[in-house]
Amino acid sequence: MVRCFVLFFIVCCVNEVFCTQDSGGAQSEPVAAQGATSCGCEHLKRVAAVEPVEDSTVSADPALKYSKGANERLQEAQGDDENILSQMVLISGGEFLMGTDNPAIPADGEGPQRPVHVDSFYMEIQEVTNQQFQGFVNATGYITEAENFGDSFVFEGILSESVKKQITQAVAAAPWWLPVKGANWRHPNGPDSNITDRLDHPVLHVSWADAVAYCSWANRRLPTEAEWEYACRGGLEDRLYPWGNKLNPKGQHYANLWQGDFPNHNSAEDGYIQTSPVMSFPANGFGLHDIVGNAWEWTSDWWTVHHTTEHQQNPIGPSSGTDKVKKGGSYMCHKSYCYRYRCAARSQNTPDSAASNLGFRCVSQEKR
Ligand SMILES: *[C@@H]1O[C@H](CO)[C@@H](O)[C@H](O)[C@H]1NC(C)=O
Ligand SMILES: *[C@@H]1O[C@H](CO)[C@@H](O)[C@H](O)[C@H]1NC(C)=O
Ligand SMILES: [Ca+2]
Ligand SMILES: [Ca+2]
Repeated sequence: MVRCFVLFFIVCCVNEVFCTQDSGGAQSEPVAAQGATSCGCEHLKRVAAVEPVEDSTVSADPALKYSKGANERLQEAQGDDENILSQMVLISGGEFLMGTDNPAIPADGEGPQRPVHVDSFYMEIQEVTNQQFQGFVNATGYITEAENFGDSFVFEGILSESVKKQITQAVAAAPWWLPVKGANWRHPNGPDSNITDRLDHPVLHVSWADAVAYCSWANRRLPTEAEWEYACRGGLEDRLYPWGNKLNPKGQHYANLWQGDFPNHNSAEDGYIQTSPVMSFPANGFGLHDIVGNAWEWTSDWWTVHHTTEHQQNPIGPSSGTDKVKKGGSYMCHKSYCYRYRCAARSQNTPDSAASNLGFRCVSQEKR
């Protein structure tokens, strides 16, 4: 959502679909047909130093640039210590029903339910952490897109008053998102914040290309949406959540979500107002933690809301598009605004977007 404001009104509006639906969700109106005048972009004054569009697509290539050589450099740097990468679990391939015939948010393309086969793969049991991302950056000198652009989107509720005062822009349809100068993975809540006390939290403010770069460096890749959803379901059939149909079985919290009234009051009944250290919540049937909640997770698929009902084998989504699929919802999700912490739920961002609730995890075909 960040970059588009400077490019075209139309893209901005597409982005607002994200903004509105990401946190607006079930209660907000679909805004697909929204015109430029109502999309709020005219109020956004971004500094004119605009990267050409081509640049942001070129930056999808860091993946290649940072993979092999960087990996060798890392091995030198860490000697025998390979603990920096997340542990992976085998996700045994098989058939499953992807999507749902009872979509909570039909505009997101949650349906129809459709038979899909995915081959076996390995998946990281946790979201990629700040520390892991730092290891990658130390080894490669990688600079994230948010660092290059000089800003990123931060949820208003986690900004300091002094930073908030300096900001006059907002996304009209989702005023709790503020573009903050100096916000990036090192400064997740804005320039006066840091990751010292959250090295074990999910890395945030990473664009799709940043996520791809990290995974390639680790000799891994992003999951397809089908792989991600199959993994999310943890072997259960046709359930809402990775653990079943009840949000809080026996009063327990199984994911870091939002309790209270979004966006004004977060009661943090689950113990966390913002992100939590990875693996603070129970794993699903496949051993995956925080597969919903905590941070949204990028997938490799381009976004579409139209799906075939024919049986598919390892689907990889459309061959092109403007947005990438993200899954799982975040610590900002509440049923009233962003009922997207269900396995079938989905949302999208332009690949160069970055925000204070969006991260990723990697997969690979072989155990690494
Ligand atoms: C990255 O480098 C910084 C500065 O040298 C160091 O403090 C930090 O521990 C390193 N992080 C990792 C994960 O290697
Ligand atoms: C990180 O932030 C904390 C407070 O949030 C502060 O005490 C600490 O000095 C900061 N560390 C660095 C390296 O800036
Ligand atoms: Ca929470
Ligand atoms: Ca997650």
